[in-house]
Amino acid sequence: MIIKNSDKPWDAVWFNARLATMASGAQPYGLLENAAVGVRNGRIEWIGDTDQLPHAVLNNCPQQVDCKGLLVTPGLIDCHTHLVYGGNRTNEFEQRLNGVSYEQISRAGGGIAATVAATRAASAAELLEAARGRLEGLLAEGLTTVEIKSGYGLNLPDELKILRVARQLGEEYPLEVVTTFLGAHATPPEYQNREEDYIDLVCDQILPAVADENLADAVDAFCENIAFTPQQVSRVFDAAGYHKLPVKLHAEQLSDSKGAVLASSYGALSVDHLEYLTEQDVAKLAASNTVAVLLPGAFYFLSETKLPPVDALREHNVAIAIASDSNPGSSPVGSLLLMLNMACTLFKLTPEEALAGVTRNAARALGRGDRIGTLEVGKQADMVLWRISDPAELSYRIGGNPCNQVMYRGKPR
Ligand code: DI6
Ligand code: FE
Repeated sequence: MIIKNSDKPWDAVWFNARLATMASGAQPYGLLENAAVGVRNGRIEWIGDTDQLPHAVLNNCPQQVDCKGLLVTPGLIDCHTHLVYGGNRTNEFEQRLNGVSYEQISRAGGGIAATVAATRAASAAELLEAARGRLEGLLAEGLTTVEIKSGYGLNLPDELKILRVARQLGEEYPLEVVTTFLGAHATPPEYQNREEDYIDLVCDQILPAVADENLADAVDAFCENIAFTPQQVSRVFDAAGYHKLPVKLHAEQLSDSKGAVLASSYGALSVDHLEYLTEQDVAKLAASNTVAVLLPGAFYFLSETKLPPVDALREHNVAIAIASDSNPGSSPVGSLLLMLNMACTLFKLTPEEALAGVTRNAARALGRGDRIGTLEVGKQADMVLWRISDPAELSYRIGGNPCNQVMYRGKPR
């Protein structure tokens, strides 16, 4: 007798779900009512009506979850974080509230440089322990993928140390960790006024070592008047290309430095922040597949007033992702759900756009849109059961965590 592949028992089935597949289509949220999802070998094998479940495959299916009409979404994806660092910057928060600006603090040797000093002083074990706490908060909200950048080491040993810690988090926890080398985040104190020499170090020594140890999935840089020029960023991107690593960029956060257009010309996966992106440049961005990543936590925490050009991004069909930018200086954020609310309240995204920003479009921003980010047959079985039924409620609430159950690669977490 021939056993068809499709008759083999499933590893898991979730049924009676309000399934927000987030697949693009006619229905808002890709919503399917009374839906069931069958999972085998870590992948989604079947999606359909609960009443049509093929009973043969249910026999011996060990994980059968009655979702009782509640909401199921893809696992959430935070596509931009700086989770691994030493110390914190509570003191700068206090300074800023006493009238000193983020830029002034940065120019006076605080800001990123302060975290660089604390990160260099910390052992890998200490960094790991600190990052675990931050990661566990995100995990509790249904995260199944997180991107983690380096960029607080700014020399060979400490950049490697951060990226190894990030990789280790991916081994310790049931979630996918995507790592990004952000050597060109700031000029370290020992290279002050020698930016070109530091870019040499990044391109000629640190990046090759990072690539050699396979420690990074992408390369990022900070293009800004307090950081690196488009020319310097180009050098880093050329080096990334040599090592066959995709690029992304912190662009147009505090001024219009023309970083986004530069990055999209390199086929960047994403350009992130974008408050100062002009409408004309949105049109140029639209000609690429680059995702626009908006970071409402940094906008909020720095009390920025310049809004990213959301209407233009929408008009030009640029995919928008939302992320926490979790970092000690500009976005000490431990909740991706809170970012959904802020994306709506501050940037006027719709709740559907916000949810797409932490699922389908966040997956694209990580170059993994073919594998994660939506609930579709063939995709990785990363999904979350929530104690709510309306997907807009994920954006509506401020605080509180309605996450009930998480499946990661087909396994209950
Ligand atoms: N932009 C940011 O918002 C963070 N890095 C960056 O390039 C801020 C990092 C920090 O202040 O520590
Ligand atoms: Fe960032």
